[in-house]
Amino acid sequence: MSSVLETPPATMHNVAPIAETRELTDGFHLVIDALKLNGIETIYGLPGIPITDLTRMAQAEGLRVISFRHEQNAGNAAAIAGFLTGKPGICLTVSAPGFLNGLTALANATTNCFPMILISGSSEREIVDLQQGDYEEMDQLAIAKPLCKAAFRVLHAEDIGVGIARAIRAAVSGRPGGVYLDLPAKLFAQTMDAQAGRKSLIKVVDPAPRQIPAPDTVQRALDLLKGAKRPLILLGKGAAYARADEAIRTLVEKTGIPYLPMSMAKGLLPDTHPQSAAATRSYALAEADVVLLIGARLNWLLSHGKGKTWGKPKQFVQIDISAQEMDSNVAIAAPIVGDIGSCVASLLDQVGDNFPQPPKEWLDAVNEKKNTNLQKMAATLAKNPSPMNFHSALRVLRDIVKANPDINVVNEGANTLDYARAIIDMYQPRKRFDSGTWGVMGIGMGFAIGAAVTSGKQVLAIEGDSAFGFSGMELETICRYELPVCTIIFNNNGVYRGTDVNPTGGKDVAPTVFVKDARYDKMIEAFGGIGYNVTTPDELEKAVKEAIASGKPTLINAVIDEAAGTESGRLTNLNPQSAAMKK
Ligand code: FYN
Ligand code: ADP
Repeated sequence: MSSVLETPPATMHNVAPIAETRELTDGFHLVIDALKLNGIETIYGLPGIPITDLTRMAQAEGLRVISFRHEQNAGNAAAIAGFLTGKPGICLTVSAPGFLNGLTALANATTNCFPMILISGSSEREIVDLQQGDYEEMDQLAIAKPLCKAAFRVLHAEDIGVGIARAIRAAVSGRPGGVYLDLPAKLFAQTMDAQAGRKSLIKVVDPAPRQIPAPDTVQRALDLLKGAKRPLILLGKGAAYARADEAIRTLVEKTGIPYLPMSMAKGLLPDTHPQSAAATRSYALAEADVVLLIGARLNWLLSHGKGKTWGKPKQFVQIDISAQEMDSNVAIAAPIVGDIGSCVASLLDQVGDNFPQPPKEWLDAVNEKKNTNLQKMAATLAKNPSPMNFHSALRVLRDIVKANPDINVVNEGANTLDYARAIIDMYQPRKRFDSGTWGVMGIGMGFAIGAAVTSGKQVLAIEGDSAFGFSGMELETICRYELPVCTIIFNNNGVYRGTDVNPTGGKDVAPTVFVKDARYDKMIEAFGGIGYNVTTPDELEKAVKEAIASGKPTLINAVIDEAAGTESGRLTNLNPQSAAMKK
């Protein structure tokens, strides 16, 4: 929208000024118009100097503005909205400290390949560059650059259209990621002719163009897969992001190859699918001879493609939009570079209905191990220890997700993350959001808000008590916007567990221990939400069912055994050991 401003008469001495009116627009409106023109509907942010009016005007112009209590959570909400929609999620912050708070989320989005744009107001350029000590002085562009895919600054109102178009393209084309857009305070009030302003805006055409793979790369991959004795498919969150759900399912089913989902690819095919090898992950990774990676990197989460985890020698086929990803850890025998939709479609063109099925011995061996593990898990889950432990509580949540397969699951913690990932089956794509590539704590409430706002559907945020602490104040945001988020705190009184003691016998508790028997449920009541305190699986089930039926902001303090939980969950091996302590 532009506003009609009356241009003042040339001098005050004009006897009979001609009422010359000219339609003007300004930096505020151009930013809003450019975002709207490109289909952006929501801004996640936190108002303050110099972007307070921008948030007000954005709301007035019909954008949804979700206002947070800390920029990191706004950034995480924007990032997950980007993952869910394929459009860049927008996070808006104030300068310096606000920018830095948002920057962690921007870096995390980049690391996870989520499209997101962090827009931060910044202080007076002339003063910042001469380091003369401005309010919130900081060279934000320089700081952001190494932590994101691209960074831009706009100094003139007529360049806003280009700046936003470049930011959108950079965020979503090729490998998606985080983009920083620096908007100095002075830009917002700059005026220009409204018609020229409109013309300066760019509606980005085909922001994430398809990238068709070369036919010979597809053929090379198929030859390798056809000759495999123990093939395996690995689906990563890139596969979920690509929205090629049907094609991926068809590829898996027509080739008959067992598959493993990475955590955020769970549900791309239902976890109960007969070809899922998730319950025998270690065996499948170690024994496979040819592995097809679809949108998954061979990073630490996959032991860099080598070592004990990968056991027998193997050859990799990798589908990725980033050519640079190939050979990043081990040799990729058959790289297919392109977008997953196009790559999988090209493979399918040749797979047909008579693709040689994997040898029966391989499928039988995978199924046998899988069934043994499923039975073991069923026996563990059937137990009802008192106090409740991770397994008995997660059994309840597993059944609830099964009955409500379109529920969004946010999950972070150490043990809470590891157990929930294995126990809770997912049935639909892009319904599970977790600590991701960095194994980061603090995504919880941001992701929950982003998922609730974007989907309009119920969210279950399954949180370790420690993980929740990083973003807990956003309970107020959840209540303010009346979002259907049910947060479940697995409360075992500390980081990993609550049983550590101070070895000196001093008054301070051990570094991993929290206030005993904390009542997190009381926190949400302060903001008008509904709190539950539960100590048994039955109570938990009743509370979650009530919470979902109400669709209201709810928090369940699920008290579990404080001795339950291992150091760093399944990542114990990443803890450096002190040689001195071992003596
Ligand atoms: C999995 N498993 C199951 C099932 N699903 N058994 C029975 N039934 C079901 N449904 C088995 C699976 O075969 C594995 O056993 C084990 O459970 C664990 O499976 P998971 O979770 O898939 O795999 P794993 O080896 O734990 O880890 C892979 C990973 C993942 C590294 C990709 O752990 C991950 O995403 N980790 C991130 C952790 C993180 O970020 N933490 C933050 C910590 S914060 P085996 O086959 O016997 O191995 C600071 O401390
Ligand atoms: P996970 O953690 O689930 O293993 P990663 O984040 O490591 O997944 O890997 C995702 C990969 O998917 C990245 O290498 C990224 O380049 C790739 N990717 C993302 N979107 C697409 C797409 N549309 N087409 C092809 N590759 C994609």
